[in-house]
Amino acid sequence: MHRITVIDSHTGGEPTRVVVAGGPDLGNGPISERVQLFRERFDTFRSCVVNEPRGSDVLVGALLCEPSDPANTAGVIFFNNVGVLGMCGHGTIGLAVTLAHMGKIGPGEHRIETPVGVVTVALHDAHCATVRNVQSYRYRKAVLVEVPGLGTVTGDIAWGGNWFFLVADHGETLTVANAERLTDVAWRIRQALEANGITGENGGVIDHIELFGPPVNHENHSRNFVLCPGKAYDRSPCGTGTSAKLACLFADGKLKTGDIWRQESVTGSVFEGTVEATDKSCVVIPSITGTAFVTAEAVLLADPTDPLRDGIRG
Ligand code: PYC
Repeated sequence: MHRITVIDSHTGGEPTRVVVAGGPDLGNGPISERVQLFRERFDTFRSCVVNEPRGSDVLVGALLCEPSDPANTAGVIFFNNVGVLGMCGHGTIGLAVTLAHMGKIGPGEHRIETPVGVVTVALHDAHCATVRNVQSYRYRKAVLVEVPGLGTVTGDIAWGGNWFFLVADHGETLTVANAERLTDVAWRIRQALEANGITGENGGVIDHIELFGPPVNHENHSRNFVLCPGKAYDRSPCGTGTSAKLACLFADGKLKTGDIWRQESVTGSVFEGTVEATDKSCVVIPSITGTAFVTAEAVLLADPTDPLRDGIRG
């Protein structure tokens, strides 16, 4: 019997399952190399942890690793129902709150290694943390794509730790009640980008689609609906998606260093974002603040005789 110890949390409604014991041995090289090994050799482990019958399409897994640099607190590999993620903002906030719950970290700044770079997470109290993300930027502005069933859609391509296509001219209502329709619209856009060879820099696959609209709560600046790579929508405002949005706002001169952007999710949860300028014009370092709550401590059991031991793969 394979036993996998996990701690579940949610950040603004979006769940994270941190694997604290029972994960694969990936050695102690850089996380960018360990993630390759994880992808190539341990995809069944990924599926076992996050997919049904133990998880769901919405769940994001976080494999807690020893850092390759002892100056850092931890390493992490984020994954979902279809593969691995570069970075995950809600997951990093969930990880910080989980590490605090385990008594492994206290308030203050902690450096976390991810496959796309080192991020810093500042734990403010048992539930609230700020992630200082990787450098983020807009790659292309106002890209036109012909989407079957929708017509011409315009969006920006931006990096926030994952690649995003950010769309405002969709004409849809951003509510949970409309999630099925929003999923269909966002998925069509994603497929059209792929069909037309539209990518991020260096051919990076744009696997997150972000629809924007006015906030419901007028204390916030905007509402979003973010479709993740495995066709599940983010219940939080998406940390990397909010980072991509901040980079676009900065590039358009609509957000300056020190300004606070309150991004509301389709469920109504909120992340607060700010940017720091860098020496490269239009490249920013976003910081995202949100809250997370631990929801479960569990041991997953993978019985070698169970035909669905490795989860149901889409
Ligand atoms: O918060 O960055 C995020 C994220 C990515 C995918 C799901 N959540």
